[in-house]
Amino acid sequence: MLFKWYKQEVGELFVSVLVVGRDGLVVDIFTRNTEKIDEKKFVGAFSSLVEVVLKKLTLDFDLGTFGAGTFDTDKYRFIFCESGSDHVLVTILEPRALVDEVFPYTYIAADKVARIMDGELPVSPVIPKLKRETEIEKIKRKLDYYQKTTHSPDYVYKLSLIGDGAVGKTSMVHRYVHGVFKADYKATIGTFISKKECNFDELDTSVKFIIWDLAGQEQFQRLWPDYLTDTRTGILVFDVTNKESFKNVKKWHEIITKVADPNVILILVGNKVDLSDSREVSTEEGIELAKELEIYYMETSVKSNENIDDVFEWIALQIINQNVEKVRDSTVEKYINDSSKFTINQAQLKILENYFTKQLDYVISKADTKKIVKFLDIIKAVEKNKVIT
Ligand SMILES: Nc1nc2c(ncn2[C@@H]2O[C@H](COP(=O)(O)OP(=O)(O)OP(=O)(O)O)[C@@H](O)[C@H]2O)c(=O)[nH]1
Ligand SMILES: [Mg+2]
Repeated sequence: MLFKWYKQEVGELFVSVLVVGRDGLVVDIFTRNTEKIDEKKFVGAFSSLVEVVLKKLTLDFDLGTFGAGTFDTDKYRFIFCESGSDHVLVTILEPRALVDEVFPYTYIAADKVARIMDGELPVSPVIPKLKRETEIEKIKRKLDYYQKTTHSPDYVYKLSLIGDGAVGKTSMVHRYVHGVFKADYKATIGTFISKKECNFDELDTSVKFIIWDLAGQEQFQRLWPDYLTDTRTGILVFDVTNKESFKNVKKWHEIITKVADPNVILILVGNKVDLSDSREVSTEEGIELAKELEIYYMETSVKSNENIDDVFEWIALQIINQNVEKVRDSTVEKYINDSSKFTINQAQLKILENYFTKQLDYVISKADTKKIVKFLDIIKAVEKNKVIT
């Protein structure tokens, strides 16, 4: 199923995909017309070639440097991509295929295969389309149109996590989506996508996130702009016990702002505060940088579950805030659109705006988030009474 999706995204130049163990044994195979090809013959024809290349790659494997590589013969192009610690995903393409276009899908497929082999949480076979195509643009425009016309906060927002390798991005998503923490580190390959709805009982509404967890290691550099395109919100993560990851925040900020939605909501997050003894970056330094970048700052620990939900809640509240502003923008004079879930009067709107602006000067803590929810609760009460002046 997974490989069917993979084949579909790669397109007509797809020939075959193999999962090969580090010992060179083929574990799984999927070809473009399974019914016509004698599997055994096919594997035989390729495996000797694959074996040679794998031998070389195994060396890199042991050195820990192997992520992915390509290899060309006159008949085919091969893409080798590490899939977990025990397997390699080998994609075979027609020689005309453009490796750069296929690479992002390969990374996703390899990551999914690794997780399936691991027997982890259920793995969705869906490989998302990444290329910007006219059809996709059309759908996007349509969604955009709906968002603008309905003022609906119930819209799915793309949220991306970026930052150096091993700072805790994947752990953060796991904690938020599944409520668990794992101590072992498995570098993300390409990207990992999940969904989560952020609910506010007090608001009778929710913000839906599609969470894109990006691989932070340098070897995935070429993929970052593609993955971050049009992201609506971003969490820039660094590790408070790793100065280097803090220094690189500016680089990440630049990468994301170049391709993100113009109204992108960003937050800087200093993670692993549970390791207070080995801190290399102070809270003050974090605040300083956030101010310089004009974004928000929060400190978290995935391990001790500190402020994790709050980071996501905070972003959801910012989105709601932007929606409220949209309502105001679209109103003629004093009139506020009745169909909005955030129907409030001008005075309340002013207070809300001030409140959010003021937040820029503070480090955001749990208490602040709660305060905002409470504040929006007041607004909801106002809304119930339909106090429109
Ligand atoms: N002590 C402590 N360890 C953490 C915390 N968050 C994550 N870790 C550990 O840090 C390591 C790296 O975490 P990941 O979430 O895989 O890092 P990542 O940012 O996704 O890395 P890439 O996928 O390579 O970009 C893992 O061993 C985690 O268990 C935390 O708050 N405290
Ligand atoms: Mg990761």
